[in-house]
Amino acid sequence: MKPDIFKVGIIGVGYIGKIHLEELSRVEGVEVTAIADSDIELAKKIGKNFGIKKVYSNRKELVNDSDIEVIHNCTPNNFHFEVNKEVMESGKEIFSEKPLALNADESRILAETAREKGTITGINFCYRYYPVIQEAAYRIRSGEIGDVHTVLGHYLQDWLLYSTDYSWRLDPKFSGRSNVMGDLGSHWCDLVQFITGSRIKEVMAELRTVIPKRQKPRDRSTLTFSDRVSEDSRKIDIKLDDYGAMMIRFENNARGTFTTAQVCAGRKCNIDVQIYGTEKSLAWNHERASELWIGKRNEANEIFFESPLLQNESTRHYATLPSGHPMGYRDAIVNLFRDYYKAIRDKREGHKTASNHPDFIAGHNEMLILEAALESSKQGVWTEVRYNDF
Ligand code: SOE
Repeated sequence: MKPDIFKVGIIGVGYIGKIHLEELSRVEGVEVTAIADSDIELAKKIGKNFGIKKVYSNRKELVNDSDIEVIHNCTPNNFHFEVNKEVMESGKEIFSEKPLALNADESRILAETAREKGTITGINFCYRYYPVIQEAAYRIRSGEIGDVHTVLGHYLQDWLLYSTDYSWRLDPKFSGRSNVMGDLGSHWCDLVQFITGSRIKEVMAELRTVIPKRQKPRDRSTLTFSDRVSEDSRKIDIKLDDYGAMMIRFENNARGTFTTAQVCAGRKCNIDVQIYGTEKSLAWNHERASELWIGKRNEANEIFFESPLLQNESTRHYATLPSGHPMGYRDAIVNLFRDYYKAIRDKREGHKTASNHPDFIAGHNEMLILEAALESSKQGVWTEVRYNDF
């Protein structure tokens, strides 16, 4: 007999792992009982502060811990593949940070393994889980804006603006074949496909390195979003993209354009999505994440604010604060976790889940879109996304 509380382990308790730990404490029926990190001092400190029963320095000990049912993989990107695979092979459920792996060959293996093992998988495409994003997806499904014909947007940041800014994300060893299109492009593509309900079919992309030489610190202490300039650095060539753009053809015949870059001064985490239909338009920007703009031709435009009362019945449970109280990034992650754990509970109770959270197939599909973009950028031609049937 399975206990009512899911015992959870987290591998990797750096920046994002700590967010998982904090936000899991808000998810009903879930208890983080073990953490693992190769930086054992960090793990011990976090374990003490959060009252975690077991702290491991070797992740394999956590994977082999028979008390644990679900593992969150918050390791650096270059470990995602092997950790995700090990966890599924151990029979546990797995929630992974993005990207799923460093390339589509690896991510395909993970999606196949999940299917063979019946693993409940999840991946952190959290932007889907802002309440008005769920509402936008519902409104499109219900036909409110007519047929979607055009999808526009961007995802811009500025923390790599100067040649003295450096990140491990610029190193193919840790990031694979792309930096910004993989990191930010995957979020945007997941978001617009979720909202429109249509997959990206073909892309015509250009990936570019705006800053081809950077000062790389000799120590390992630079962090994403940091403004620290190292005093001891050396100049290196940068091969991966810090800018990317694509024209897009969707399966429903809509067309789109998307731009992403980490060198746009003043844009910290600016995700922009505009969806144009034959009747109305919808638009959303992460800097005003509680608001959905509704564009109309013959009436005044509207701004719909997230609300547990005014959203459709099927989406209002994602708006967990009283109307007028804005929710945020951490709340979106909690919404995603809740759907993920609902899927696990449904599995344990023996019924098919209605949860529509992003899983390893969604993660693999993002890798396939990225590979199409890389191919298109290299060849200068429209390139089809080669989806697999699972
Ligand atoms: C850095 O670009 C980053 O932390 C991404 O890796 C995350 O996925 C995104 O949510 C915020 O920005």
